[in-house]
Amino acid sequence: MTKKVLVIGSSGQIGTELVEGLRARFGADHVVASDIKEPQVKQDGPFVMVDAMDRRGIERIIEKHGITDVYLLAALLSATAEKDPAFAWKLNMESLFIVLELAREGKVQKVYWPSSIAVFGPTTPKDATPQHTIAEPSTVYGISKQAGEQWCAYYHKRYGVDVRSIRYPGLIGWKSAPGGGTTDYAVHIFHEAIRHQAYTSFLSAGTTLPMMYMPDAIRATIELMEAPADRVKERTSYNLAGFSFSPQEIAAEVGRHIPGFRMDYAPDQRQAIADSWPRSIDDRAARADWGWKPEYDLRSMVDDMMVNLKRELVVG
Ligand code: AKB
Repeated sequence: MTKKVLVIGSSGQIGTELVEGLRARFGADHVVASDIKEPQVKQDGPFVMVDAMDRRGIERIIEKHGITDVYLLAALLSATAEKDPAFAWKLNMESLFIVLELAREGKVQKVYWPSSIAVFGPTTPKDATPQHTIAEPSTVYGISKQAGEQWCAYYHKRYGVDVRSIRYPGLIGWKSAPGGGTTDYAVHIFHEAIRHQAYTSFLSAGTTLPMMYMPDAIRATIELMEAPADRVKERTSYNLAGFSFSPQEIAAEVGRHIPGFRMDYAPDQRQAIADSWPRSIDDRAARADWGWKPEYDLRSMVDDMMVNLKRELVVG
């Protein structure tokens, strides 16, 4: 069967880069992008407007394009979800159920659904957080991701649905804008540093969080989805680690590229969310099961971000 991919929520931070990565690998016509918003950047290949909660609309796209694999990325992230918990729960869960049901009915072969370090909470061990550990999330986003993970495992065990997932840390990239996350400061800092040589962080100086550079995250996602099914042993979601840093540490790295760069701190309501999350992640299960290995560390990520974003913002 020819692989045909549907990405739901393709205009967001991950979707923008995932569509590009999938098209580079499988061909532009083999990847259908879809969202309720226009794409952030102009891309080759089909784009369809659809709401992630519109089952009939999604089914029509699947039938029309002969879709085999669905990547469901539509979600409200941690900070935005706290502003409207009821809607966050509705969107994050309803969209997942639609896709799991379509897979159960045999209308698609494989499903990808992103989880997050937000499944962990204040009672979780903070350093080298294990794959299997206490997970008592304190945000609605975390609760929806944790419940979603359990539904993925349930659909796999009960109905044989081939659903795969990664618990993303904070993601940093230059091609797309983040929206509504607690880790977004680590992207904003680059834009503000290049434009104004200054940034005010909404997290305190010493708040260490797990992060990853987007090329690693996209590669991990496609590698997990392309791994033989018997190598995918965790059917809730895989821990995945890149590197960890605090606002103070990334400010020092940014300062190497922007002379006179000034960082201030004004923690807001996102601080409490960050304080409930791990500082670092143990991803040995992903490494052992399907061969995950990150390429970027803090320094090489900052170097690459600076080169690309300076060019983007100057050429504009
Ligand atoms: C967020 O900050 O909400 C996301 C995440 C860690 O899932 N980036």
